[in-house]
Formats: sequence, structure tokens, C-alpha cells
Amino acid sequence: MSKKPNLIIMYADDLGFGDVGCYGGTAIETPNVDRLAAQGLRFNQGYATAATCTPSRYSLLTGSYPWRNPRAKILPGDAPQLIEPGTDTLPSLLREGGYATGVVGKWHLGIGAGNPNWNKPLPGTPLDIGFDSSYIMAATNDRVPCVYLDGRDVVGLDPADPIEVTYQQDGAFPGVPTGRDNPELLKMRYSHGHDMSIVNGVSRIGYMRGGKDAEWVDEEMADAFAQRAVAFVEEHANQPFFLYYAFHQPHVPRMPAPRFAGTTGLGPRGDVIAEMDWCVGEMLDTLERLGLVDNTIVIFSSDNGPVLDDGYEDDAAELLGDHRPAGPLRGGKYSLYDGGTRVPFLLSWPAEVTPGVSEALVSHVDFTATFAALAGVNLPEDAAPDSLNLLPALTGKDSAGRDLLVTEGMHAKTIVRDQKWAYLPPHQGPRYYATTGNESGFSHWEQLYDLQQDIGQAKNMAPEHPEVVASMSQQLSAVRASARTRP
Ligand code: NG6
Ligand code: CA
Repeated sequence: MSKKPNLIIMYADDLGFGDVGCYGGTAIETPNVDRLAAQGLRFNQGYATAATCTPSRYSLLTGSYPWRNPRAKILPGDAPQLIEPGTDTLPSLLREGGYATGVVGKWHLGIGAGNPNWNKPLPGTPLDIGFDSSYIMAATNDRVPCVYLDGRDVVGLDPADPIEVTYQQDGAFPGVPTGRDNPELLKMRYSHGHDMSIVNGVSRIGYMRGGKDAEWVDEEMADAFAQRAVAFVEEHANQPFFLYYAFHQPHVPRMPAPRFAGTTGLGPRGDVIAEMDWCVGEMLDTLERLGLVDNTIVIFSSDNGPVLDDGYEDDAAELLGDHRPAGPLRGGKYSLYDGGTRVPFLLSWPAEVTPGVSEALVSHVDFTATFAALAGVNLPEDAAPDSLNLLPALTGKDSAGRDLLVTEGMHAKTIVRDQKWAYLPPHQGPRYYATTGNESGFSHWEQLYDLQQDIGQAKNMAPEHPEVVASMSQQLSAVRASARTRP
């Protein structure tokens, strides 16, 4: 290899294993994701570490399982930064290896010391944990503040109209409309939660006042992020770069640009997946235009599995037809079953990787060790404690990958899987989440599934294989008890 390869991670939000064409989905056309799959490897057993966003992203960027950090839970929009400055992260290590590093899109890993003053240059941003440039939303598209952050600053803020944000239960600002009190102002109605401050005709989680000029327009978000992502690649075309491009689709509220609205027949959820596919295409076209395709590693994946009603009445369930967002997998977002964490996982690197399909067991947690090694950077002893250098598996030279993988559902409850079995210990909690209808995976009983024979986790083999249950249970306890799993 003459020159270090560029790395782009395109990371969807709540996209399921069955949502895109290359994984067998037929309801939504995803020509650009499929184009990426055709020029690279498609992993059938690629995992996020968690069935929700913040913990997954924490692992992606730190190489640490999320349950090691008690704060790695779904965060409010005014949460303190989760990754402490000084932590060795995927971007900080790549920067050490000479890479320009940038993030565009959804952050959801906290800012500053918590409850920051949005009207001053912000401390504790992505710039403080290894990114040279950052253009993000602080949390999610359903949480305040509904503004973009460029580096340390809110974009387009009028100092005469400062922003205030609160997540206190009774924090409604007098005179500022909420979904609860002013449903007549809504263009997208909430189904559960999401009844607080209204921005752009959509009520959100949390309260926000001021910053009118800075408020985002959801229907323009895909274009805004795509433009910045493309600009980052153009600026750094002549040096190794790492871009973490975190899409907001298909997370709620699903508000596509008008040119995508109504195009899929599946309602907003389908339409924003089509829009996300367009974003992937913009990036692939940019690499082609700049002659960067061959030596750029492009990864496409999702932070967790799919959900239909995640808090707005957008008819995702009603218009679903035969489409199965999780494909053959059981469960979805929030779930301990594979639908929660087994996600689309593509890797293209034409200079080094022969296109195909891989059954290797791989996880986002492995990116830090793998790409630090590829960049020629030595991992400090205590860095990325759960990250394995899986370059051979990720480039298709090893067909096995990991021996063992831990994933989590809600409340940092964990399960373990190996090359054959998934073991779910007994966990307290409802079997189904009342609001989303998704299956939790919690049960009074031990669950054991043979993923080689039973991808849909239909038959609990625990009663027949007590010895496997004992061994898997012991392995899970051992991982949880150890401070690190990286050799
Ligand atoms: C839940 C929200 C859901 C979504 C999720 C985070 C409610 C009732 N539900 O608490 O809408 O925002 O958090 O999603 O508020 S994630 O993909 O960022 O993890
Ligand atoms: Ca998510």
C-alpha cells in the first residue's frame, strides 16, 4: 500500500437489516447502497454493540463496550459529553496517524459539561475528542436544540435572540407553543412522548426558546449534511482523511425533502430511506469525481435496528405492506434479539477487497483497533478495551471474525453470541414495549438460539442444551467482569 487509505463511515439511524435492496428488501429502492454493496463486501453478521443510538455510537468511536460506562444511555439534548477529552478514540488515533478527521450529522454523545450555554463557543464538542472539523446536530432530530453546530458555534444564531434549552419535566417556557397545548400548529402529530416545544411544525423532546433564525428545517437537513460531507472530502482529497458521516434517517421525525415525499408508497419512513440512499449516492459520486474510489474504505452501517412507531403518527406501520424492516430477524430497535443489533454492514475498498458476501462475525466496536493499526498507530495499553484488529475479516481474507460478541438492549442488559449460539440471560422487564410494540427480548427464562439454523430466533434451545447455556453464561460473566477483552 503506497498511501494510507481514506476512511468514510456512513452511519444510518434506525435502519434495519432488511430495509435495503442488497439485504433482500424489495419495497424501497436503494440503488446507491446496492452499488456500494456490489463494489465491496456485504457482511451478513455485522453488529452494532447496542440496540439504541448513544451506546452504539460510543462503541463505534471508542472501541469500548457501552455497558462499561454507566452514562452510555440514550441521552437528552443537553447531556454532558460522554467521551472524556483525552480518551483515545477512532478519530484521535487516526489523527495521530496523519489523517484529517471530520464528523457530519447526528452526534448524540453529549456536549460540554451538560446544560451548556448555546450562545457562547461550546466546550466539549467533537473537536475535543479527535475531530478536526465538526458539523452536527447535538443530539437527535426529535430532541432540542433544533439547530446545527459548526465547530463550537450554533449556525445562524442571532445574538439578540439567545437560545434557552431545558429538559425539566415542567420546563415549558411561557408563551412558547408545545405539541401538548397547541396541536393545531403541528404538521406531524406525535403518538407518544414528543409533545414538548414545537420547531418547524413538529413537537420535540425537550423545551427550547429563542434562536429562531438558527432553527433547522427538517426537510432541508439531508441536503445540509450532504453538502458539508462532500465539502469535507473535497477539501481533504490530497491527504488521508476520516469522515464520520452520521445520517439522521430513518429516525423520527421522518421529514424528507419534498422531492422524496411520496416516492416509495411506504409513507415517510420509506421516503426518508430513499433520501438516505441519495445521500450515499452523493458521497459515492464525489469519490468517483475526485478519483478516490480505489483507496477509500467506505463503510455503510446502522446504529441499531428498525422501529415503526417511534413517537409520531407517520403511518410507518399502516403503510408497511409486506416489507420487513428487520428482514428475517426477530425484534428491532431496543431489542435483545438480533433485530436490535444485527444491521446492514458494507465495506468497500476496491484497491484491496474483492467484492462478495461475508459470514464473518464483526462489530462496530472493532473499528478503532482495526483502523488505528491500518494507520500505523500503536494502541496504548488501556485504549479501546474491547476492540479487536479484524482487518483480515473486514477485508474478506478471514471468513470467521470474532469468536464472541456482547450486545446490549435497553438498560445496558446484555446478551452474548458466538459463531453459532446466541444466549440471552433472564432479564426483568416487559416482553413488548407498549409504545413502539417492539419485542424487548426480556424473559424470566434463559434463552438460547442456534443462529446457524434459526436466524429468526424462533426456537429456544436452552432446555435441550443446558451445557451450552452454562458455558455461554459463564463467558458473558467473564467478559463483564474483565476490564478489557482486547488481548
Ligand atoms: C426514545 C424516544 C424515541 C427515540 C429514542 C432514541 C420517546 C417516547 N421515545 O426515548 O423517539 O428518540 O429515545 O433513539 O421519547 S436513538 O436511535 O437515538 O437511540
Ligand atoms: Ca438509532
